[in-house]
Parts: sequence; C-alpha cells; structure tokens
Amino acid sequence: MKASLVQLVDIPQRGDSRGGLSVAELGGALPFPVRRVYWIYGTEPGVSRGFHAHKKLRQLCVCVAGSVRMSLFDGRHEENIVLDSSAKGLLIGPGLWREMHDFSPDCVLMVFADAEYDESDYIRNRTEFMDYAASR
Ligand code: T46
Repeated sequence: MKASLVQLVDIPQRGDSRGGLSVAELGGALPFPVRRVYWIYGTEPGVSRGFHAHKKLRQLCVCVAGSVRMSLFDGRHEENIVLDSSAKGLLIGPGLWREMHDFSPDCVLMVFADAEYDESDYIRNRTEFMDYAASR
C-alpha cells in the first residue's frame, strides 16, 4: 500500500478562557530544527501559488487563519488537503510538487522550514520535476 503524501501533525492547543494559543516546538509538532519562518497572507482572489518542488527542504505548514487547499504530487499520485485549523500542520518533505489553491481572503499560512532560502533547491519547471521524480 502506498504511503499517503499528506502527513499531518497535531499541534498542541494551550488556549484557555482568554483565547487560543498553539505550540510548535522541536520534538513536539516540529520534527526538525527550524532555520527559517515565513508566512503567506493577503493572497488576491483567484490566485494560486507554489507550482514547484524542493530537492532537500522540509517544511511544516500551518494555516493559522482562514483556509487554503494544498495539493501534493509525487510524479504519480496527487493528494489534496484543506488546511483550516492552527491545530494541524502539514509536513512537506523533499520531492513533492506543491500547489496552493482556494486561499480564503483571511488566510495566513505560516511555514517553518529546516533551511534558509536557497533558490537552487527549487524545481520550478514541471517537466524537470517529472524527470526528477522518475529518477528517484
Ligand atoms: C513553498 C511554498 C509552500 C525569499 O526570498 N525567501 C523566502 O524564504 C521565500 C519563501 C521566498 N522568497 C522569494 C522568492 C520569490 O522571489 O519570495 C518570492 C516568492 O516566493 P515563491 O514564488 O517561491 O512563493 P510560493 O508561495 O510560490 O512558495 C512558497 C515557498 O517559496 C516554497 O518554498 O514550499 O511557499
């Protein structure tokens, strides 16, 4: 049986009567030391993002507000997951083509990465990705 491309981790919720508080820490929700954090927000209506894969990068994506549909493709299978909760994180390892669709206007997608930004780690061409996936 093939392993699911969608790997979700539970993010501990420590909110109380004052409001919410979610925790991502090493050894807990975070399976790797974080070297970079970025967040995607204010996405214009109808815009999709991503359309690339990474050769080495590991990331944990948490939708801390609103919702977004994440599409993952390994060269043969595609799986989709809607992220709409700060209680779930999506782990995306290397070798997966990712696209982000259907951003809600209030979506804030926070991404924890295990390496600094490196454009040479990206595969942004779909044909190149298919060759890369076939060779793995
Ligand atoms: C990913 C998905 C989920 C930087 O200079 N530093 C950074 O840390 C990042 C993430 C981007 N950039 C630059 C590179 C581009 O000129 O910001 C611009 C927009 O990046 P990009 O078009 O790659 O953004 P997305 O939303 O398509 O993809 C991003 C991440 O780049 C990518 O690693 O997995 O979010």
